[in-house]
Amino acid sequence: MHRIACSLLATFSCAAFAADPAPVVAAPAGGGLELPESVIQDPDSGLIWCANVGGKADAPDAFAAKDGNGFISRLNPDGTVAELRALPKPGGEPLNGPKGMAVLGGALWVADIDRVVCYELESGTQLQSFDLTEQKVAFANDLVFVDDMLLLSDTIGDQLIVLHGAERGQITEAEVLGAKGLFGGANGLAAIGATAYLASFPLTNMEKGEDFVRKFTLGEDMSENTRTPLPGGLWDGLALGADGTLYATDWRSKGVWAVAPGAKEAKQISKDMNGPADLCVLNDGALLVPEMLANKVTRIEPAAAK
Ligand SMILES: [Ca+2]
Ligand SMILES: [Ca+2]
Repeated sequence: MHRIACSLLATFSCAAFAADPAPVVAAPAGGGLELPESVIQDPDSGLIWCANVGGKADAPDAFAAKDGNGFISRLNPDGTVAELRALPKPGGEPLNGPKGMAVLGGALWVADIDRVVCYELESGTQLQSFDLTEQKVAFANDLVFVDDMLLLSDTIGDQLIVLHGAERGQITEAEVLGAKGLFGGANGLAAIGATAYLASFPLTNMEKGEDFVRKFTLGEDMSENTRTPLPGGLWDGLALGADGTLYATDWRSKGVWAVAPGAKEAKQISKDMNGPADLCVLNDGALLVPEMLANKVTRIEPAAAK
């Protein structure tokens, strides 16, 4: 990440502006998480994984340095740590700044700055490291399977990339989607069927910038995207509930927002979160939200997620 954006990340603050967000269960602090960016639950095993960028937010280029200090933790459903350094296994190739993840068929795909790393979850064996420097990826951020196709966002490259072959266990080709620069500040991804949502985060202009969450259909003209009812902000993580509710995290209002299916308005459901990043919806309907700058993961109960 650009140096200026790093210092802004550490100091950025802004009052929450929505009225009466629902209370949030306070997560136990600590547990050893280091800049947790993303949480995901394996729908098959129920296990919960958390990607840690590693180190401290005020370290030089903390979010995109190839410093080898990233790791994946296994969490409990309340957001506490079950196994701090689950991946990579001891002696395995280090991770640098792991962020978004996707799970399919017992394999975990991890976005790691300029590449995507894949692990077999049961054994912890690394199955692949796919280099994306040719596509000029410098801030790989999120991953999602859309109709069995793995999609990657690159925040600094303002692009989305299709990773062919992942659905069969090995990426064989990376293809930039749509016109260059079409997806400014590309951050969080979520998808249902061929419908995808993209959260945008103006990384190089955090103080004044604001961006939006957009919806588009894969396979159609990518410039034909529409804004969701979510207001302008610094949007990071996206997740979809079983009922189709779209959840999104915003660093500006410091909270999680929800858009019910078909709703014309969005609602802020939590506040006072310190760097709310790539959240997930658990099998029980609760949300787990990594508060990246507070080194913790906070659970929002299902009743409070409406
Ligand atoms: Ca790191
Ligand atoms: Ca993210």
